[in-house]
Amino acid sequence: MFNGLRRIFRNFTEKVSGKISKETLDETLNELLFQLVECDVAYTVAEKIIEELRLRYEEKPFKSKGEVLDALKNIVLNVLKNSKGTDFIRELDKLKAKKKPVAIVFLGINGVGKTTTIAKIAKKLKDHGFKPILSAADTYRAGAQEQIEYHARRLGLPVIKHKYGSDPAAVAFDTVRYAEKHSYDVVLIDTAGRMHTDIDLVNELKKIVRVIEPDFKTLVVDALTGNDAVEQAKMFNEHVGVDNIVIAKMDADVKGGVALSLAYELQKPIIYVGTGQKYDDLEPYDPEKIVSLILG
Ligand SMILES: Nc1nc2c(ncn2[C@@H]2O[C@H](COP(=O)(O)OP(=O)(O)OP(=O)(O)O)[C@@H](O)[C@H]2O)c(=O)[nH]1
Ligand SMILES: [Mg+2]
Repeated sequence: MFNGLRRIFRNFTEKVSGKISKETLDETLNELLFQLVECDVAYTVAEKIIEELRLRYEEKPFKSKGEVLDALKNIVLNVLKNSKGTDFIRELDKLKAKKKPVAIVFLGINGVGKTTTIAKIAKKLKDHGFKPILSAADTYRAGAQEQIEYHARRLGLPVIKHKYGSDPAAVAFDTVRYAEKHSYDVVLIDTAGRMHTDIDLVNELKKIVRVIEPDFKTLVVDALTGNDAVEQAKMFNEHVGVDNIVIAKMDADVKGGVALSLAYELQKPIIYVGTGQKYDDLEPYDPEKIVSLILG
């Protein structure tokens, strides 16, 4: 994780600690800008980082590697903190005291990790004494129901499903009703993933949202898709609405820029980061921890 960013910041640190000319500084900052972009840092964010560095250098040239690192840590932390890492379990706990059941719809294009993330969150909820229930509202992809049923079985949780090809909004609605009747407290709704440019998907999601009025619309993005994850997030936010974000497959991403880009460009809470294929491979978004992974 974050190997790319770690490497380019280490390089940068070597180059700018100590006395350097204005030309060298400009050159090095420019180089950093493009290296950041190559590591999936959105251009706007990369620009912000280098402008911050320039300002700080001009105010007071970095005398040691330690000073460069401190500046970088501070700047990267500020970028990451545009997204609040909320304690999602606590948030759900508070909400469930007022309203039962709490409903969460998971959005995202195909293959990003929605179903796996639902299973991971269900496991966390169960471990914290909640009574979650799963909703197989992906009635579109062959095997989708078997996949969520498999997780439900392993986790010892119920799942509500209809036939393939049936209306996903009806599945979601039935799950909420079932949860009310049998006092389940959190409904986790799986949805089909298609291309985010697919109008049918958008309409399908809009209908689910209209019918059940979920408490959270949680977007799952794949860290490996880099800057496209930001585009997806903007699209879903515009057309369906996004309340918070999970970045899946962070473990498989060698670059690392996507967290910075999403935090800065979306400014929505990132609730979790997926770090593997096992149920427990889901960590709270923690800007401090990410900074220490990138900058030591
Ligand atoms: N390494 C890694 N793999 C993950 C993570 N999350 C999900 N995956 C894998 O990504 C693949 C796709 O995950 P799914 O959960 O099926 O994705 P989906 O968004 O539900 O896919 P569709 O239903 O087809 O739209 C699976 O092989 C998962 O095991 C993660 O955090 N790390
Ligand atoms: Mg799925």
